[in-house]
Amino acid sequence: MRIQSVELRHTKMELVSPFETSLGVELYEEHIIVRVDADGASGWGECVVEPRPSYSSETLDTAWHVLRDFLIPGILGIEIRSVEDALSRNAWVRGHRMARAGLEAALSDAFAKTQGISLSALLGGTRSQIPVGVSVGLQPSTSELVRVVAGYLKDGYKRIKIKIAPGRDIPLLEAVRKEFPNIQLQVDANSAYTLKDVELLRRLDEYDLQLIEQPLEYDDIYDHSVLQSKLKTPICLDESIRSVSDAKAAIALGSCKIINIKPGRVGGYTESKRIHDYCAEVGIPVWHGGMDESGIGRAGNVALATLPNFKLPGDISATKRYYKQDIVEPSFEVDSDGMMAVPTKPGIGVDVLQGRLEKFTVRREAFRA
Ligand code: NPG
Repeated sequence: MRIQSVELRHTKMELVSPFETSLGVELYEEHIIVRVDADGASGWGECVVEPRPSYSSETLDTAWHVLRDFLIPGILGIEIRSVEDALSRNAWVRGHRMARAGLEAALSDAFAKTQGISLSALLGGTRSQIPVGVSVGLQPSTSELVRVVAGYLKDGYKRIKIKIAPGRDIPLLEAVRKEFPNIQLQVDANSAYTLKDVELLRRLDEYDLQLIEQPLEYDDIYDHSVLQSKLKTPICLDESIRSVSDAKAAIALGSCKIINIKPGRVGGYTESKRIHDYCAEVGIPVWHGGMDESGIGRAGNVALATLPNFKLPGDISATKRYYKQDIVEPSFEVDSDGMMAVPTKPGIGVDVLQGRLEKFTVRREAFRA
């Protein structure tokens, strides 16, 4: 496959409702959509960087720079035999995982399309539908939280994740558990606590949580091992796991019992699969996280989550949970059993709506061989 051109688009899409976490409030999602054209196929990927370096140290501008000045020149005009072949040409680039993941996603879609197979099949997926959950942001009041959770349960979701932050934790769980004693419930702290909060975090054990996600520092592994030894609730690491070597260290130290995989955070599908396979080998379940992707990124997430060790429902929700208008069709839906169907057409399996994409593009740059 010869890479003829690559296009970057900075997109800005309005979320259906503000999404508040311990990191701040988001009203819009701004990402970079990557398009790769090769052998008559267009491959699409979503680089999940944000304008500010809050969740990750990358930003829209750093990713744009690294893509434009290093990653794209490394593959443009080149004949590649496989996605791995393309990646090997940029293997010298350190860090900048979200930038690399966006390009790998677009290359993988193009490659799957030229082979006439689905992205799920290319990645080694084994399922035609996947269990999905929903991530609920911090709400203005506890009663509003209960109302929002009730709505999602009615929509079919079988697993609810709620965001917590210091001062907005135990009362939320108390209210949600009182109303819904038997649902699969997990919490996500996005690094908002420290080891000084051990006593408070131990109280989470009373709420029968499936897991607590990333309670401590975003780049910590050791303190999480201290915390895990004091909690019954399994810790799941998100921000701290950037590579398979982080996963090995975290598992060896007992810092977590579950791992969240986001291809953007770890540098792409290939590294995601390494983490997935290592965790499968040592009996650690993984699940797929989300970054409020448009349908392009979501389609990639769905494909990756068809691999067998994705044991828990992912943060891969229906299109309508995020956007009134998406840039792909058909939209992603969740059924009454909390399952999402995996597209079967070649590549990401959904069609990109050019008019919509144009409407949401705030900056564009194209590179030709
Ligand atoms: O369903 O895509 C989704 C959102 C899931 O909560 C979610 N994502 O910390 O995992 C997270 C959080 C997030 C979203 C983080 C956007 C950073 C940006």
